Amino acid sequence: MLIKRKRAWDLPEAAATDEAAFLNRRAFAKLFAAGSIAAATSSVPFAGPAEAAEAVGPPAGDPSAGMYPFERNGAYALERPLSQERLVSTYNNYYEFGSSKTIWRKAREMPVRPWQVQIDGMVEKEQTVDIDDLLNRMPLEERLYRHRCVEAWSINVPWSGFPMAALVDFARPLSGAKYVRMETFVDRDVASGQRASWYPWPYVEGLTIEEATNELAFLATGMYGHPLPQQNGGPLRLAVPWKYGFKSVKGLVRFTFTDQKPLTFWHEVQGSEYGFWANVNPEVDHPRWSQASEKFLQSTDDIGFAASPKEVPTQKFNGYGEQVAHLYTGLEKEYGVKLWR
Ligand SMILES: Nc1nc2c(c(=O)[nH]1)N[C@H]1C(S)=C(S)[C@@H](COP(=O)(O)O)O[C@H]1N2
Ligand SMILES: [Mo]
Repeated sequence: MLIKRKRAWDLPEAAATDEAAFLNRRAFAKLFAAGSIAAATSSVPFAGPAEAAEAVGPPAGDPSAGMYPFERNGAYALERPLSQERLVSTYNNYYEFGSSKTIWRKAREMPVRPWQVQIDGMVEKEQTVDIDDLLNRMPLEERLYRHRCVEAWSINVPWSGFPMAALVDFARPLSGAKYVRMETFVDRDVASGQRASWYPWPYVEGLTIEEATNELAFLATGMYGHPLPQQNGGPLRLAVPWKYGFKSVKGLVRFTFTDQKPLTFWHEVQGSEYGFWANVNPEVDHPRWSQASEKFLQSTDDIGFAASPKEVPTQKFNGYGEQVAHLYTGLEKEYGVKLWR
């Protein structure tokens, strides 16, 4: 019998967290040793070329399609090529639609209009803004960013959108606000993963105001020169490339300005492994695997057990230290390296 063993980088956070946290540990260990989880996951079909047309491209009937492409901001260059769009569109983490990587088909059934974004908490005036109004008000551009998942795989993506600093400006936060709490939509009918009651829905993430207004913090409305497909977080998602991927929250409907550090989704699920800061740091291992290197995924050929994608060293702050390292110098002294996870 062929026993397929999962590699750490292939281990979905599902296997890493919900089984570990919610199933009997010995039962889980047995199941894992027997290869059932690996077998179940490895048999999931990734989209072949024939399916690509269905998986790739903007959501159906997106009224903003005519605004794309946005002008590329040349300040963000990459040392490796962009990842293939078909890969980025069909290899996803989006627990609202299930814990496997192949949720794209389900996600694409989600309507992206009407889509309202609530801005509340410690702001001059609470407001709800329509996504299309927001698109008309924001300074739109394209940026090429690295994306480094905590599972130790990475991709290079051309995002379209606007700097989060522009949204913070628009929100007019009060001087006492210290954090921005971000919330994903809830719709149990469309997002079947949200029927899993052991997760603390909605998905919540957070940044300090200094992080949110750093030049790198980006709100993406598109990728590859067109509106963002649902599986990648359309119509609105965060892209914070110096942090592990789970910080880049998808399907955003709410920004709350607050003086309280937000309790984030993954921190609530598995606090010892997924912290608030989550800055990419090759020197701080995940409790169950090394973060020293990553598998760079360029195309769908790099996925699966047979393939051997490029192993590259992970860089501190995912290579963005020049822009963000200064945000953490005080914290490092205050809390030590542990809270960096
Ligand atoms: N709402 C929500 N946002 C999310 C997630 C999620 O499960 N739900 N997964 C995160 C993780 S772990 C990663 S790696 C990225 C994946 O983004 P991509 O599918 O566009 O590559 O989305 C992040 N944002
Ligand atoms: Mo991730």
